[in-house]
Amino acid sequence: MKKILLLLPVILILNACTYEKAELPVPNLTCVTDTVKHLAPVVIADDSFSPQHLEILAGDTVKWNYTTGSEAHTSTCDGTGGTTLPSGGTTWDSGVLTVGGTYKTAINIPGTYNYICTIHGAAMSGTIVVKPRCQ
Ligand SMILES: [Cu+2]
Repeated sequence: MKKILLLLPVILILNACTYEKAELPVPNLTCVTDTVKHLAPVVIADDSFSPQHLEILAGDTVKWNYTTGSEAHTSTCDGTGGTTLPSGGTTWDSGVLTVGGTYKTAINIPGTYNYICTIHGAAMSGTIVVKPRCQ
């Protein structure tokens, strides 16, 4: 019994450490050491963006390629229509794309971007997580 009482503070401290680790800031905002500017492709089809969830680094360029399909689509993130972006974040609107069309934009501000096709709304949406680069 005495041993358990002696160990109790140690157990409590270890528990506290474990708990704190679980409460660390969101890992996707950890900076990444990389100076290369990447080009990240997204394929547009009827009615999807692929990959639907994309992770890039600040300053990378995303290029949407509408490869196969018959409908008109857009890639839009302007804070309206259910789209969301970080404060001061990059907005974009491809305008109407038909098959064969492409659109690209560089995204400089880290954060999570939820974008849509304005023609198909929430049914055709994508997410881009932009991670900060380490200074
Ligand atoms: Cu669409």
